[in-house]
Amino acid sequence: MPEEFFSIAEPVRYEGPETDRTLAFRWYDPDRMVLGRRMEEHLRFAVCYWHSFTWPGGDPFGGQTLLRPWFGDTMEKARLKADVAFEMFRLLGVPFFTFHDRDIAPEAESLAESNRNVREIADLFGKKMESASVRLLWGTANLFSNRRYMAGAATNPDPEVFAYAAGQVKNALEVTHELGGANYVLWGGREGYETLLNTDLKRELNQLGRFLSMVVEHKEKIGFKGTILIEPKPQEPTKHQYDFDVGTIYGMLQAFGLEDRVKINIEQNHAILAGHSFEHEIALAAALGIFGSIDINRGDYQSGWDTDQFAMNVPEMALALYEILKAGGFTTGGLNFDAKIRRQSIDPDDLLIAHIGSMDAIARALLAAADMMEKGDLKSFVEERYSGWESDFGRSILGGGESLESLAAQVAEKDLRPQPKSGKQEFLEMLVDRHLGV
Ligand code: XLS
Ligand code: NI
Ligand code: NI
Repeated sequence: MPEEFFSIAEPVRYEGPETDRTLAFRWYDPDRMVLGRRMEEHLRFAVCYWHSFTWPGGDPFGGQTLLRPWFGDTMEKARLKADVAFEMFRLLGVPFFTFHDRDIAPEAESLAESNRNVREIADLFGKKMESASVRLLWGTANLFSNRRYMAGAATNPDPEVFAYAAGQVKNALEVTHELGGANYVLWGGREGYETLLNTDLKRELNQLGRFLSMVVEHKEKIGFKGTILIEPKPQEPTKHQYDFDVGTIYGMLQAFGLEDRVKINIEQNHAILAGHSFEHEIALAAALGIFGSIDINRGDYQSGWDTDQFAMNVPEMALALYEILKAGGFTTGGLNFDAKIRRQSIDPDDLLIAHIGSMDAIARALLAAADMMEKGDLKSFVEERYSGWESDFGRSILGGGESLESLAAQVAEKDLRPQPKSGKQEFLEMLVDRHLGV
């Protein structure tokens, strides 16, 4: 019985920073107004199905540590899993959830039968969503677990695998549409290679472009109004993935003429694996006009793996949320907990604690980021730093009014001797710390 899985039956409430109860929010107060919007609307939290309800706790040296009554490959277990999942959505009060097709229903012998299983559970979701307040942030297809995908899905050397993946995505996209999903996500999974010795890189990139175009075409055909998102990741499971980072994906989208049709789902841990900071990836996506959504988690800075830990790091997240607020906040996107509890966290309530802790940390980071926006001290420093470009001289250069010759002549004529100015990094870091005090 799902009611008996967790230790509580009443939803977790905001009780303020002074409360001594573990299963309570100290900072996440959905109705609190921040910069003219409710906190819940700013953050648009989603619980993901895969880490919380399907992951058995394995690592490269050992298998299952988490025992769950719904583990198993039957539809009966899938229905029990859905009951517990919706119970957790209710207890946490999250506005959204996310899933892969294979998370929610068992894979069968044929594609048709697997798709039917997915539909059956999606129908159950639809019924549950009539009375629940949770909505679907995004759906996606798992194109990486089955051995048929070991050499990729869209980028497989065998066109029949491409076709199978297309059939799976068609179903997952349609189910997402029927459930009112706000977005649909594509993560490369195994769209990459292990060795160039067996790989026709140019051909595989073209295959990937064709696949993406087909997804966009089908989205338009069925009238899905949500956003198609691609999620970058540099490696793992493959040695090299084609959707390496935001900049690489933008180049790919441009090459296939899709830069206005597809946006990006940025994951913190993947940004770290790509050698970037999380806020860099957000700022770049925003600058390119392709910022979509976030997989919020925390990568380990030493291990070099996709550890997908729950984000509890307030100062770092404040910088990320500052970039999100500067970009105008979310439209269809949100903060999806692509995060898993550690394999030793075997108590059922550890699932609740992980989400509560991270929601509180992110809420706190939002308050700090909102303070950065309101006080505007960081912004005014940057504006002042670039103010020369707002002068007639600066505008003339960027507007195409100058040439190397004309600029060389002006330097000589005005005897220009530009003097360097301090970048004041420590001063700015000091300001950030002050904002963190709110
Ligand atoms: C794996 C990815 C995956 C996507 C959805 O590393 O983060 O979980 O978010 O397929
Ligand atoms: Ni992810
Ligand atoms: Ni990850």
